[in-house]
Amino acid sequence: MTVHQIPNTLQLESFWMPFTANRQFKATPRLVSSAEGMHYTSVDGRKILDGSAGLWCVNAGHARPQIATAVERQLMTLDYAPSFQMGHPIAFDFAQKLAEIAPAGLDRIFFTNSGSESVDTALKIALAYQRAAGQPTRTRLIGRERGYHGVGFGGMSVGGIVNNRRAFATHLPGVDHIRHTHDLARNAFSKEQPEYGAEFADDLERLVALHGAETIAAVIVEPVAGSTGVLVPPKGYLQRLRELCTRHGILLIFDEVITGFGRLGTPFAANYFGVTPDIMTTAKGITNGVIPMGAVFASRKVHDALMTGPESQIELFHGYTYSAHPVACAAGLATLGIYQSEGLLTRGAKLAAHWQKTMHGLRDLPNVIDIRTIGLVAGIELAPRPDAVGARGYEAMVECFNRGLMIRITADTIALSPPLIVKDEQIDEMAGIVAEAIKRVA
Ligand code: PXG
Ligand code: PLP
Repeated sequence: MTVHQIPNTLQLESFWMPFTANRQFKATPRLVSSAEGMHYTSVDGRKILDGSAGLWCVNAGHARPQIATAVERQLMTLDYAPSFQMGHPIAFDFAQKLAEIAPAGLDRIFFTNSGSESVDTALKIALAYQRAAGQPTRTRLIGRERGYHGVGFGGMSVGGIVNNRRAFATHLPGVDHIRHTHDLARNAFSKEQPEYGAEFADDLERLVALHGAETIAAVIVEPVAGSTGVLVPPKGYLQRLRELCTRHGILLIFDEVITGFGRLGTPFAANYFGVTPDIMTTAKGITNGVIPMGAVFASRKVHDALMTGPESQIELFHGYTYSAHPVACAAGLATLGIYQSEGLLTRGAKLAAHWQKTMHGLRDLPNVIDIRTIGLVAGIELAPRPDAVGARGYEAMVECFNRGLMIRITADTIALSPPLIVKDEQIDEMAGIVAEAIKRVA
């Protein structure tokens, strides 16, 4: 095994890094070479506390032997098998176990390899459903401003983060967006769900009035928006969106790629908010991030509408070479085993009070204009420097890394989302490092 311990012997040019300022990074790289539990180790041997669960995915912490063993065993037993007109037991077993923890009724499961693929799959299922249900004019897909739904053409089109869209001028036709829910003036420093803004859901009525409900197939939202900088839905908002979708015959898709698998202190955000979508997308935490995988959870209504026609007919012309990859299923089953034996899918609820208190303790630091917390997620929004949006956030991320903490940033918002095994002292340590960094970038 090669461990690159000496960065200056490492050639950095060939790897075109995703979502990275490549030239800036390669001038001053931040490299990690191993990980265990709550920590990474940097190539220069420093312990880095994982404040972001990697990219919101390592929910059970790093280097879990049960997962490694399951993956190794699977590789030596059945390394690959097709899932097109062919099957292998572990895929059915994993789907069944996921169905058991799914929000009520969302127990028909389609496997993908990432969140982006889950989103594109869900959008295609929604279109196919409407057609199968005798409503072929429902072809319009509705996203939300500031939404992130991955990087496929479907996900990019329904997404609402301008930088992810503008370089790629071509989007899916017939897509529109409802307004975002951020309302700093009324809701700054809310704990959990903000008080004001349920009425933002009514923006869907505007699009129904504009386009006609009979043209709209589905609405997709993140129950808590992650990538854009942690936006928690106002009280009553998701309930209202659910009611409007039901009233107008529009499918509601929750993108739970981040919120799924315990992030909010409940198995899924649908459980937290008591709102059940028609389709739910997941990825990341499904395998603790160790093997790429995603899953789309569909309701029986959606699934069964497509199980019609001659039995010899393929019902959904969609799937990936690696859908239900046996090694990913093995990693997923072992991950689920850990989540269940250690109670991790609900552990966030027990930690949330300390988390919330500690994170909101940062509010008097320079330039902090909002702090948002829910479950084991926090967004700390800093005022941008005049004429340099994002500079303060980026510098805070570098300061944290140099002080031994990995965080994520979106423009000038710091996002924290540690593995769900985090201890109270580690929460305190995170807040301490973030506080130092915020002072340094003032
Ligand atoms: N939907 C949501 C809600 C996501 O958060 C995706 C889809 C796409 O998943 P894949 O597996 O294709 O990346 C995501 C991914 C960040 C960050 O720092 C967030 C994501 C990915 C990378 C970084 O906020 N979310
Ligand atoms: N491109 C070509 C030429 C292919 O043959 C395939 C799959 O067979 C794909 C793309 C899709 O790859 P995947 O199934 O891994 O998404």
